[in-house]
Amino acid sequence: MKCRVCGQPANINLKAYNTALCAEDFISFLENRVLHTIKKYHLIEDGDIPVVAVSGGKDSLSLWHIMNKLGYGADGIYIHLGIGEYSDISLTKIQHMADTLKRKVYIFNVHDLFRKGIDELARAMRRPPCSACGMVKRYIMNRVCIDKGYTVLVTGHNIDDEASALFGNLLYWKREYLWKKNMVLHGIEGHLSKKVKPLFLCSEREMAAYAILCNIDYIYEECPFSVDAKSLVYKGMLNKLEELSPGTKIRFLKGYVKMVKEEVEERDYCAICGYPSYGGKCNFCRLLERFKIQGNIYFEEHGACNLDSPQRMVT
Ligand code: Q46
Ligand code: ZN
Repeated sequence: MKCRVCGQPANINLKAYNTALCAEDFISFLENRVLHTIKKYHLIEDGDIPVVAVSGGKDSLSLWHIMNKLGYGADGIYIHLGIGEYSDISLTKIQHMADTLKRKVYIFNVHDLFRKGIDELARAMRRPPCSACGMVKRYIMNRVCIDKGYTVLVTGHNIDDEASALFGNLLYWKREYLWKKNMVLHGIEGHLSKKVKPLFLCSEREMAAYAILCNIDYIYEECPFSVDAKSLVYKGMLNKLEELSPGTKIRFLKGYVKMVKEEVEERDYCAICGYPSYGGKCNFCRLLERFKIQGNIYFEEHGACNLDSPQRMVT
């Protein structure tokens, strides 16, 4: 098989695009795809200040690398969840990337605030680890954006993550979550940051190939809590459909983006921190209260969001 662009031997076959490319042309192809997605769907606009949520995995680290390469100077945010070696190794990969890019990375350590890792915190909350984790991550990432003056939070969700989650929501008609799979979620000034997903149309396989070809040093292990049986089944089913009819996932998500409309939700704001909530206080502030943690004092002592410790400054 030959590269469609240069005629050299191809390194990757992209059935969804009915094409094959050599390493160099694949790298340009993927970067252009991300750029095209950002522009076409207005993910990042003139004047926006983006920050990337990084986990240490191939998707978020590649995305951080691509954004900076494309000229979208972006810092990073990492939430250290206190999941043993997994969290520590992830952090070293992120610090390495921050050094390479010469960008700042904000690091929030769950254990510093709660004196517990996410697993123990979830047990105390009687919630599954991913539910506690999602709540803490959403809150902290939003707080970094708002307090530090970023206008858009960029995440590394790829087409496989999004298609399987959308498929699950459709299967059970979870109407309240349906519009939230969009690749842009608008913010509310002073309360909620805009969130975007530039890898929305890039597959897991493409991102792994990109990371390897660009020598991106990422953590291969998945989070030990990531074994969500249902989403793996959905991914497997969608991969089978993709094999039978290449391009299915792209058509599925593009069709969704065309028809979905963001729903305006009735919102209250937390009386303590201003985060959107459905009662007087948000879940995060309730959690701090439950553990008798003086959140505001803690955040003040540690800088605007306790995230000022290890960081790499822009030079
Ligand atoms: S990090 Fe957190 Fe994921 Fe691990 S505990 Fe679950 S939600 S699986 S993206
Ligand atoms: Zn709050």
